[in-house]
Amino acid sequence: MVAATVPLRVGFIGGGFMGAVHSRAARAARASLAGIVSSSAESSAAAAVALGIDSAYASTADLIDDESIDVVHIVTPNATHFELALAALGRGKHVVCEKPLTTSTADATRLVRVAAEAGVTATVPFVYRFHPMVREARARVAAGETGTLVSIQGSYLQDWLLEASDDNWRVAEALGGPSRAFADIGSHLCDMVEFVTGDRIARLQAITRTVFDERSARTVTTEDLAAVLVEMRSGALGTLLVSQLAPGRKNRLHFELNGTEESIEFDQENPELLWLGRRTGSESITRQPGLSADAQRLSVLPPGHPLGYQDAFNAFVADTYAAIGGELHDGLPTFDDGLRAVTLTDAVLESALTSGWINTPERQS
Ligand code: SOE
Repeated sequence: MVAATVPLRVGFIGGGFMGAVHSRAARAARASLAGIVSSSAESSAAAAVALGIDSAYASTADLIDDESIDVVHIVTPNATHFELALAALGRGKHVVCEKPLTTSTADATRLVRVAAEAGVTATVPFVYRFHPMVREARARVAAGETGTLVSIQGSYLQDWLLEASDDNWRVAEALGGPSRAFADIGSHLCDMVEFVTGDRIARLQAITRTVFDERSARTVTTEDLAAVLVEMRSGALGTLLVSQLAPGRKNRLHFELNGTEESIEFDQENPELLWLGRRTGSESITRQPGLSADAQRLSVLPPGHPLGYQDAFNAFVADTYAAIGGELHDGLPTFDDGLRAVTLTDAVLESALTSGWINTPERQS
């Protein structure tokens, strides 16, 4: 492993919308934004100027081989993640790789092993874990406030692919992988459910649907939506719905847990709020003093000053860089969690093909 410098020198591979999000988070974490490489020399130069990054690199190899770079953020189409992460790990870099980590369980398994052998920090931005009220929900479950988990309802709904004319690299299997909606956002939903409950999906049954068989005159083989039935290791039952054709839902990751004592509801489009349901005395709580230590740690602004998506992303990157410096905070999503999401995605695809129940492994690394 390369000895990290202070401030960390960070390089970005990919300069689109998510590249901008990653770069803002890296700057907020006081890193040195040393370089970027995008899909062409022109786009690399433009991204360096637009994002305030010191240098545009001529190639991904140049950036990965630059010994002065400590951390590589991989923000490229899904099908390129494996090779880029493998190369960066091979050069002893710490890696932040966008989800889905890879497009197959085998590749994700190998990256987990290589990252462990390299002794580096390797994380995946399951950033919705970093909303303070998600941490409050997790703390309530862990403290037994919800009682025994009985059922889970989860959904992740968007509408940016609602029209047949909407298109994106994620739709194409060659760039996005064999699963689209579930790999792209179902991964967040499953990570959220397992993270908050501390439970694991033991088996699942899924059905997927592709509403438009063509987009931009290309045949579409990836799913627009997936409906998943889950049984948790605790015996709790759940239903998960993932769709990118849900009019009016922009980025609505939502879950409701029902325990024997209390229900908890969270809506990512209204992240400062939790609904606590009880037989008597249900209430909505907002981010406020007196929450769990984990929620308080992430409450970087006073109540009434809403924290949002970029704040959650900033907290994820700050915790990644803290881990590089030897300070590991609870709840940091690593390549292990990336592998878990890919494994669940492969299980969804297998079930959609066979119509059967698919058992999922307890732990994988
Ligand atoms: C597109 O569906 C997308 O940008 C996902 O790729 C992100 O992971 C999600 O956080 C928001 O929507």
